[in-house]
Amino acid sequence: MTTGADAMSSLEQARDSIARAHSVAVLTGAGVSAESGIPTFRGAGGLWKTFRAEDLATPEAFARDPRLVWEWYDWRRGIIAKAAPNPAHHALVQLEKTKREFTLVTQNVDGLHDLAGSGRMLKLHGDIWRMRCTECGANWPDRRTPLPKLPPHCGCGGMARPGVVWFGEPLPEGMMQEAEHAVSSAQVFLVVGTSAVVYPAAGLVPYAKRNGVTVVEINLEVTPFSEMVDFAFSAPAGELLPQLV
Ligand code: BV8
Ligand code: ZN
Repeated sequence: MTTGADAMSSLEQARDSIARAHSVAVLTGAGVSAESGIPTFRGAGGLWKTFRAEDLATPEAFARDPRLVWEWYDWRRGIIAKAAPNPAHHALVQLEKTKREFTLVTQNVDGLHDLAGSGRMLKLHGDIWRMRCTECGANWPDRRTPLPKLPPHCGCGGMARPGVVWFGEPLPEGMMQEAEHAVSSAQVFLVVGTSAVVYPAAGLVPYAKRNGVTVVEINLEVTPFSEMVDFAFSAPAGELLPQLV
């Protein structure tokens, strides 16, 4: 972990690596939205009533009690609807503008990267503002908060589910391959605000190192990969990202 005198130099070195790169990839997690007031999954505010996210974000939980799962998603949508992108989201939009090749790979379903203006994005875990029909498979945007009726339904009468990827479900077809390609063809990979424990997303960090990519991690805490990355900065993303790009 970089501290004291050499912190300055490593910040300058990291900023220099980013400035010289013509291809950059970024992985974000809930930590990038924390300064927008959205609770993270594993952070203090992550717990909802007495449930862990892993207990609710599963097909089994939905089959068992769809109303409970929808109450959780309606609660989260209500919080996200009041939130605005923070300087970390905006810094990534600026960075995208300056790079010939740029890919933002996000685990976040909150849509704040979209609101900030990010373009080239891969939403590995879907979008909380979309719904999918459990009968006919229709998929549509719905930004109403609170939802008038829980569970919401599709025009075909089928019950709707949130347009997100639940634990035990595969990511959208081909998206992981696209993410791996973006990472392996980048000079610099920024890893921002993720505890890096959920797979296959977290696997992108060691994958980047295996492909000789310079990895810069920004997190308030040490993560399973802090020792293997080239630069590990312990700072709020909203404060450090604007300085780095
Ligand atoms: C699948 C959408 C296969 C829903 C989400 C290999 C090893 C072990 C387990 C597995 C494995 N492969 C697969 C698994 C199982 C599982 C998994 O990874 N389990 C974990 C818990 C061990 N993975 C899956 O099930 C995946 N699917 O493998 O399918 C398959 C294939 C074919 C056919 C059938 C099946 C699907 C995973 C996706 C699940 N959906 N979200 C919803 O949102 O409701 S995951 C969800 O949790 C998020 O999207 C995110 O990915 C994760 C939370 O992690 P973070 O975003 O990092 O948030 P967290 O709170 O943990 O950490 C925040 C960090 O920010 C902290 O480090 C904190 O210090 C930092 N921070 C806080 N504030 C700031 C900050 N940093 C900077 N600045 C700040 N201000
Ligand atoms: Zn339907």
